[in-house]
Formats: sequence, structure tokens, C-alpha cells
Amino acid sequence: MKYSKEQLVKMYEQLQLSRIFEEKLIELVAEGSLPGFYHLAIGQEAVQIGAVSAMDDDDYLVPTHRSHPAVVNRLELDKFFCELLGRYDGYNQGKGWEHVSSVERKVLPASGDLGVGAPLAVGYAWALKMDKKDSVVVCLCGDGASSEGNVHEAMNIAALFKLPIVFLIENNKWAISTPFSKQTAVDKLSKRAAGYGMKGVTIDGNDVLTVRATMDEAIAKARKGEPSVVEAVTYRWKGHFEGDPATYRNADDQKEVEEAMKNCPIKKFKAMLLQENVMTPEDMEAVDKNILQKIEDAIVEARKSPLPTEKQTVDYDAVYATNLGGDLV
Ligand SMILES: Cc1ncc(C[n+]2csc(CCOP(=O)(O)OP(=O)(O)O)c2C)c(N)n1
Repeated sequence: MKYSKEQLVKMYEQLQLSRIFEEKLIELVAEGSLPGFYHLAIGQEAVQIGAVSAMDDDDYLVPTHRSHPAVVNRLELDKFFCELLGRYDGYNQGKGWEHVSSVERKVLPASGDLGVGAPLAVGYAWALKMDKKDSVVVCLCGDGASSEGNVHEAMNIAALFKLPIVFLIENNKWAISTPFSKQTAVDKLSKRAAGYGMKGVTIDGNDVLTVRATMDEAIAKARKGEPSVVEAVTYRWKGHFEGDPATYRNADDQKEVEEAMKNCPIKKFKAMLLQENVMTPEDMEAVDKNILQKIEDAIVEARKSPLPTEKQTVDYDAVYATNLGGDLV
């Protein structure tokens, strides 16, 4: 096994934090406690955890709207829940919400404008290079977003200037109601990388160890000025957002969902950990219980935080200048 017991257990914890966190979001949405739309990544966790577990604390993450697994593993739970609940003690004083950002934690904002994360990520990577920093940027991107003009321009500049960046395309086969087969004529999104002079690979995004190993290599190369594209293939189990009835999915699509659910990345990883005697069922139960407790405590704490005053709701320093401006990197 390429990874130590400690690293494998850490990946299990990160996967389970992602899953249990999103299951809690489902509950909060159902009880009407959370404002807005929640884009869940249940079933896709291996992509983001493979990436996050390969990143150093000094590396930057550019998330998308569907990046809870990556984001929750880089932020403090209390402050993240404050943000989701629109509270003043959140990372962006309750204004960032699902598009939370924190320079301190090196989580850059997810843009509601699809594909805009890529030029932002390239700008950051360029700044890192100019400042001769050792950090890299991991730019998450959906299959749908990967066809946006912004993403193509960003990839071109990244390759041209040899920037420290990895574009991780999370191909979950859907862009709202549009299946992958109706988005593009290419069968593999990684093929596009060649058009910019970068390396591109397509991997099984439901196997956390494959993603981890691929990202270890891609990040190491990006650090030396060799950007690349990694396409991790997974599947969106749920509707576009929590509560979306997904009526655009026909009977064949429903079968595909059922198949994808059988191929649960966490179930697969758990089976491997048990078989290789890395963890016992009791170890796993203890980890899960601890995560749930931490989440519940964080919600209780977040609810104690005040909502922003009317004046504070239009103080955009928390979103721009204070949080992101000034000394960027
Ligand atoms: C420029 C722009 N066009 C359209 C939208 C509406 N929109 C939001 S999410 C989304 C689909 C995104 O699909 P994908 O990139 O595959 O990510 P996923 O939601 O599957 O994670 C679309 C079309 C938008 N936010 N911005």
C-alpha cells in the first residue's frame, strides 16, 4: 500500500466528514433552517477528498458551487456553519453562504457565474509565481462549466505562463438537466488539455486512492511550473440542488443513478480499509460518531451568533477588501 495507515485513516475521516456534513444539510433544509439552494456532492466525495488530501495547507483551493467536501475539510466547522446560517461570525459575515471564502484557510470564493473560478484561479497562480511562492492552486470545475469560454481562456494562459495550477474537472455527468452526452462532442474532457499544450488525464473519480495518486503527481508537477488537467469521472446522485425533483431524468437515467449508488466511493473505500485491516468496524463507528457530534456542536455554536444588522449586510469588506484584498498571497 502506497499510503500509511495514518494517511488512509485521515482520508476516511475526510470522506465521512463530507458525507455526514451533507446529510446534516439535508436535514436542515428539510426543517427550513437553511436559506438558499444546496448543491450536494453526495456520491462524488472521492474526487474532492482525493484532491484535498493531496494538497498542502499552503496550497489554494478554488471551489465550485458543489464543493462542500473540499471546503468543509479546509474550514473550521463553527465558522462555516455560521456562514451557511447567515450569521455575523461566519467567514464572510454571513454574506458568502455556500460561496464562502477565506484567505487564511486558502479557500477562494466559488463564483455563481459558471466557469469564472478558472480565471480567478489562474490569477492567483500567476501571483504565486510572480511572488516566487511554493504553493499551487487546485481549481475545481464541473463538466458543464468546462465548456465555458472563461475556462478555455484560463487554461490557455495557465499553460502559456507555466503556472502552478491543476484544473480538476469533476465530471458528474450532469449540468443541471443536461446529460454529459449532450454537452460536448468529445468523449473525454481531458483531451482538451492537449489543445493548450498541457497534459490531461481521465481517471475513475469514485476511487479515492486513484484520485489521490493522480493529484499527488499533478500537484508536484504544477509546483515545478507544469500545469495540467485531471478529469475525474463520477456521478451526481441527487438533483441539481437539494429539493430539485429532477423530473428531467428519464427511466434510463434513473437506472444509471441506481448503478452509481451501488458504486458508492465511500462504501468501496471502507471495504478496502476493513479487508486490509487498516481499520475495524468499531474504529469507523467511533470516527463517525465523533464527526456527527462535532457537527451538532458546531450548529449549536453557530446559532448563538447574531444575524448581521441591516448596515452590516451591505458592508462588502467581508466579502472583498478585508477578506480577499490587500496582500493577496
Ligand atoms: C454563466 C452561467 N451560465 C449558467 C448558469 C446556471 N448554472 C448554474 S450551475 C449550472 C450547471 C453546472 O454544471 P457543472 O459545471 O457540470 O457542475 P455541477 O452542477 O454538475 O456540479 C448552470 C448551467 C450559471 N450559474 N452561470
